[in-house]
Amino acid sequence: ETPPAASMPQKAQPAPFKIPKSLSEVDNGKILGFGAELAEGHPGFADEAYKQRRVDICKIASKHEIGAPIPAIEYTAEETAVWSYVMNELAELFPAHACSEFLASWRELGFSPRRVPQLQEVSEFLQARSGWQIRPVAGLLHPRDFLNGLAFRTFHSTQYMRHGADPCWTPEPDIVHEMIGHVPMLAHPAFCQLAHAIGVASLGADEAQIWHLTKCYWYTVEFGVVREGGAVKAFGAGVLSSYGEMKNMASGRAGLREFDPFQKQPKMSYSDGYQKTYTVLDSFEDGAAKLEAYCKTLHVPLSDEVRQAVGLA
Ligand code: NLE
Ligand code: FE2
Repeated sequence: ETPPAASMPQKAQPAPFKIPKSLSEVDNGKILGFGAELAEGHPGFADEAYKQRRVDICKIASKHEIGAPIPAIEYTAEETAVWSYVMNELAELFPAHACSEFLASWRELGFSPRRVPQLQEVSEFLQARSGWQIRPVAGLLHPRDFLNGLAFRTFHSTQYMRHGADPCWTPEPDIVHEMIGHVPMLAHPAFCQLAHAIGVASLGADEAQIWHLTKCYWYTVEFGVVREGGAVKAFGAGVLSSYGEMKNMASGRAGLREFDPFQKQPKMSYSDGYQKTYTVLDSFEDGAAKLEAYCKTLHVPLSDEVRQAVGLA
């Protein structure tokens, strides 16, 4: 006999999302955009050779097994010319406008304008510096998976080159953005702590919190600036990898807002062009501490197994 519904013991509702216990449980296949399918309006939309190239490169990401070396790409002369152009333009702006942590790694990495760096070699560089690694991805990953990856000190990176028609600003992540924007910062422990804090918070986050954390990520890791002496310097990858964005930041015409993960974050968009306001940190340590405090309010206790897997226990 079944008891009346009202007296049934309430079964704990399983979380509507899965908390990964290892990187292999983080899916790198849910691509929401900027993958092999180019939208109308993309500068490569009518360029059949470019589109085929994106399809071929994206296959590497979908086939990649964790732990296996990431296959090298033989970048064409045309692709290398885009890399070299963007790198040379940006290199002029870095000394005055990039943060000191970036400049230290930039010197150490010693990228050449004549050769596009490979994901595998920079992944090895990062493992030795900060313990982070690169995993290939075919485009813009689902935010939960992307942020969960950060908890496992893994940065999902694209491998294709932006189209040569508009090298100084693109809405999409590409090899230039990953190498110049993200890799140098991921060699720095204090910055890594901030990125890791966002990742850990994402593990127990519901959909609304994931969206909030995506914005926290966007306004720091992608478009953040940091106080240094009396000035503000770029550390966000979307600024560091774009000559146009960097100039916009350096002009001082954009506004500044303090980073506070407890506040509602502004709307974010891939298609609005340059930022009108940049989010500023006093330091990476301060940003990380704020994110860790925010994380404690999320109320999903992580199991000891998960805490151990992400290096918290
Ligand atoms: N706007 C950046 C660039 O042109 O490098 C890419 C931003 C990706 C989020
Ligand atoms: Fe990025």
